[in-house]
Amino acid sequence: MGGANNRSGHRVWRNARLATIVEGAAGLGIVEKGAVAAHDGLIVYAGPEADMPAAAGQGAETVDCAGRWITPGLIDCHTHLVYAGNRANEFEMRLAGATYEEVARAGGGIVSSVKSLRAASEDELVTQTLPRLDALIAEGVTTVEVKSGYGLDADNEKKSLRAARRLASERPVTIRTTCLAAHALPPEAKGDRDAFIDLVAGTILPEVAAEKLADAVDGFCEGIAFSPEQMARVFDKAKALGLPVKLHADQLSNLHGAALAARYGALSADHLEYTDEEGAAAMAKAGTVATILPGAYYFIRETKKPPLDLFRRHGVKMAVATDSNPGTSPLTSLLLTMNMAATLFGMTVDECLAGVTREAARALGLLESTGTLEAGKLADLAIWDIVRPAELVYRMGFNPLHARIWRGQ
Ligand code: DI6
Ligand code: FE
Repeated sequence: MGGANNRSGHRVWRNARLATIVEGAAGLGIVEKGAVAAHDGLIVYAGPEADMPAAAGQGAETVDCAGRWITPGLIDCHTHLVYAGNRANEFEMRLAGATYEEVARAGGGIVSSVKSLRAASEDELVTQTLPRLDALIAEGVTTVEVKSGYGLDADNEKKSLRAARRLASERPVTIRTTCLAAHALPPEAKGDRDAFIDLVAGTILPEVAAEKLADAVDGFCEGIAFSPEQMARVFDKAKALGLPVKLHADQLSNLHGAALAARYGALSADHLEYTDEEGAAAMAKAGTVATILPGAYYFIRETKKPPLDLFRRHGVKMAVATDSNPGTSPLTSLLLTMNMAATLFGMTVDECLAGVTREAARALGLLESTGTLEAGKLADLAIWDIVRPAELVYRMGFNPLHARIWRGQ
């Protein structure tokens, strides 16, 4: 599937209620008695049914939505979806009292996923990832960002990015790939972080860029990973290669990762539990989106919440994502993620829904093409069996998706 022949067709979804999530509208940009028209995979009209121009509906196949709600297709803008095996054993160790850091020191943690990924073929990675992707798709997700970061050498980073790219030919979904080579120190680096950063900037990123395997570059800036100075070297190379950057920042301590990301005009800074006011102000000024990841906070029982009030006060845009990964967030439900963002962090329903649509698109640099119901954007839609949008955030473990449309189909 995928490709040009999937983008044909002319359809109108009528008798619907729309949460358009357009920028600047009050709340969710709600349209009662709405309609969406799509032609060749693009939205040509989204608004009140009574105002739809005749041309938008002419010759179209019409779908009666019977009063159901239509939102933009959901976007998961931060995942580590491609990995091999899982780490349920470490979960058991943590339940018996070990901390995430202790597990890592006992040979578990990211490095155990590196071993498994290196041992898996590209085909095996695709096969193991598809059930996770399918779980997201089943909830109306139409765009997924997928990071590397369990390869940690040129060949294995490229293998995981190729596997990620292949997901888009296996399923009707948009995939954006991110090279997260600066995720952890592989065993063969023997503790030399600077030498590994040389490898990332000098070899891995150039090879990944030469094969056009990544749409962005990410890193893990943390005491247990890489310093701001080391991340800056990775970002300098990314910029030189013409790739936008993102950052895992301030998750477990405040290394001023948010401000670093902002200085490089990052698309997003993610986690942000320890971000301070300076970091929030810098992000607002740079237009760097704050990606809120409640799954990891919940799963490793963090205690410090991201400073949402600072983000609101400074006008930082907030996305919400699963952070789906085997170690700290084995989560493949964006609906449950919204519930966690609301329950654990106090995000509002409107913030949650914008966070998995418009702001997630912004965090991927895709706002021009998706994330809202607006003429000119891709016809990526989710149609829900609900009577009010809050139901999408309120429920836990229930999926009210009625239909999912990707590029008009
Ligand atoms: N932060 C996280 O929480 C994950 N990666 C990262 O940079 C952890 C990934 C793992 O434990 O496998
Ligand atoms: Fe992550």
